[in-house]
Amino acid sequence: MAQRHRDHLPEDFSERSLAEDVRAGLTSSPKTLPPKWFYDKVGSELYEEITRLPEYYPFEAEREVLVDHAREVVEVAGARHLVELGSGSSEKTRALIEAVLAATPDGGRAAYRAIDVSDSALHAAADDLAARYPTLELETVRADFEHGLAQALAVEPAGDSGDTGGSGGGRLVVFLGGTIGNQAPTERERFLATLRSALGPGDAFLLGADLVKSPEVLVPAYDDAAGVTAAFNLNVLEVVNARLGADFAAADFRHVAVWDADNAWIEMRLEAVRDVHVRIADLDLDVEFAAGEQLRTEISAKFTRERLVAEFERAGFSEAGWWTDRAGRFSVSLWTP
Ligand code: AVJ
Repeated sequence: MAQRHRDHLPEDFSERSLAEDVRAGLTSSPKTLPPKWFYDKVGSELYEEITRLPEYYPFEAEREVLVDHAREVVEVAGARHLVELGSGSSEKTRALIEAVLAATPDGGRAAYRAIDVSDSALHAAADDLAARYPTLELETVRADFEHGLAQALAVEPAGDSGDTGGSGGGRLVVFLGGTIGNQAPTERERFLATLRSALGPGDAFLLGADLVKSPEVLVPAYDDAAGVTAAFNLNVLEVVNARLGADFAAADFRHVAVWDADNAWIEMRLEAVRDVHVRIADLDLDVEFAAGEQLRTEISAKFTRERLVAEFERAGFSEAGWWTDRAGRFSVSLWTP
């Protein structure tokens, strides 16, 4: 079926924004790095390993919700077209795609637009989906939804054949994985406002969000016994080494995961185990860490239904559906403009 690709990012987008993020993050106090740089080849493999850890429940919990409730989600949303933000492998989305296909009358169109920064992820996902679902109209868009959200969601110009954006409603924008938790509250507010202005009547937004629970469950999910999350966290230093000519030594840092109850988020940090001097050659930048100093690499916010309702209502959405896994650990919620 129809398949096409759009690229909204300049060739050197990734190099440039990494350089900007590293310079800004390592010269600020406290030091920070954004979590999106975890996911090079090794980091993506380590993340996949994390999803199979006994302590890391969010991945399987979300899959359970989607498998159990995809048909109901699609029915309540009135979804004919899916648009996924940060689609990655699109693996868990298959439950939703199958539900949309099942709800599409013979001869009707069902479409899926995958939006991601990774070209390789987009192409692998599209090849897999094209083989599985020959009648599905597929579109891949390489875009950074932090900066290019409105553009990535924009409905195609009239008469354009691959109109997977859809118009006149029936569009379900999907944001899974709990990735919304990586955003700070102000970023999230901006994200929801942009999203709201991109959606029209009859459209809807489906969110996967992890829920607040005991730190005895949360902390081990981000500090597992096998040390996979530690390796995943430390790998970001190798990303900076490889791509910006830095000389971080992983042995100079240790993985730390803490539950910040006031902000209701898990924070991952890398703590210098001694005084450390790092040179980042490509940035002509020297950075000092005092022993015990911590670099924040990720926040992973956890939510309550009440908090999500308050934030979405403030952004102009109403709650249209709420589902959790049987153990009540992870939510999938539906919001309409
Ligand atoms: C992919 C962003 C949802 O925050 O739980 C897993 C990433 N970090 N273990 C999360 C992650 C540490 C994950 N998200």
